Amino acid sequence: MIDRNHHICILGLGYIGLPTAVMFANYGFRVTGVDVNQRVIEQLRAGTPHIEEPNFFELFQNVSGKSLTYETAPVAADTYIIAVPTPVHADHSADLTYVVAATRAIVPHLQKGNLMIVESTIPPQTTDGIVADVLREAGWQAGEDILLAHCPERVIPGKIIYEIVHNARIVGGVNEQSSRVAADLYRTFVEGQVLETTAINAEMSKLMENTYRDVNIALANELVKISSVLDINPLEVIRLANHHPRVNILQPGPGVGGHCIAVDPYFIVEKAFQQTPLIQTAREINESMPDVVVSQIQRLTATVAQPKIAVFGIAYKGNVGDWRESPALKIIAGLQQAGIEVAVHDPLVVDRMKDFELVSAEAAAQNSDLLVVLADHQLFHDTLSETLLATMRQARILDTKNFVKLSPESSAELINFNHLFRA
Ligand code: SAJ
Repeated sequence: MIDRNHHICILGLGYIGLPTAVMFANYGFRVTGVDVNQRVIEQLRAGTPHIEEPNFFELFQNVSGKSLTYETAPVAADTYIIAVPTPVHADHSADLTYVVAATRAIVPHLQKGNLMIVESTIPPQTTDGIVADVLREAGWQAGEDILLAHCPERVIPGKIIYEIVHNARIVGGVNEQSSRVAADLYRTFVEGQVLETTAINAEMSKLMENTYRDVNIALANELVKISSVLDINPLEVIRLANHHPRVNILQPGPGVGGHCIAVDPYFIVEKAFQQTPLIQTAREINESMPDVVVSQIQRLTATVAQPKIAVFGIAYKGNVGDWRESPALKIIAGLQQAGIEVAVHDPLVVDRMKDFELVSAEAAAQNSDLLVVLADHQLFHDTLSETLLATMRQARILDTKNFVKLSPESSAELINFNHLFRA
């Protein structure tokens, strides 16, 4: 049984690591949050966290500077949790630099009986492989001297605090004792089932969750492509099919973004290239959607001498400000390469973009020939007023997210994926 004097050291204070640190501290543990980014540590010590999530701040205030403290390097502890990023290289292989660096940073502090948990999303065979190897190089035998497990996270931005408690958790140890001890640690605050398995099954189950979603979205996107040769309405077909009690086809879109769904399938492909034609093809279909959108924008404005395109939403999905791996960036680049004027508006994105500036809704819409919605931010329902649309040269909207609802008396033309190739 885990006693409350148990000291937990969490490496990586991003949107997984920091809420995890705050949660363990709120449940009575002493927690040291570690991040190599000095600015992050300074912000946290100043009581101004870089995470904005419902119900997070009060939990943060309960413990920050008290049972939760911050360092830029690991300290001696009983349990180490690694929650650092696992980006992909240009060839789509997993970049485990941060996971290996975090493991190496912990090694000098290890004592027999410590527990190490990797929460980062990692390819199959990583926990038993490269992580256990780093420990072995330092003289520690994973599963014996040091307990080692993988416990992937699957919270959704915007619902992190609810889901980190209520979602089921999968805990995969390098041996049964590792699974059990790690699972008992999570059982101190997780109200969902905590399911024990092997490390590789835990790695693969996480990847399959996101790969399932990517393949499903690819099926929806392929249905849109079918509508270029069959006179069907894909969104209506999906709506109707999903009335079946055991069918849940997801939504087509301008592409799949973010650093999860768009990335995780490649971690499986990397380990089983010959055995994954379906997963690879789904990735290709989703990666092809930005070009489909660009070509349809060009077709829809072909009769305009020098069209101006207003792009609304560059975040990788609605109601977030995260634009990493967003298909919108590929669509904007495609339009710019075709010499088409683009004006971009996304009020949730605070960063300065490299290849274009973010402007107001009014500046983007004014004198534009087509307004393209690429992220379904709720606030766009108000932004896309008749007054704004009246400032366009042609009041035409291409809605790639099945999101826009115009009033019956609107004079604007609404194009969505129900008739993308026939407008
Ligand atoms: N998308 C579609 N059509 C859909 C749903 C999503 O085109 O029907 C697109 C979105 O626009 C976005 C991308 O897919 O560009 C990913 O969005 P998402 O909402 O599917 O997922 P993420 O990346 O924000 O979060 C996912 C979640 N995984 C699952 O739903 C299985 C979340 O639970 C995970 O914790 C997260 O990945 C992660 O970190 O792995």
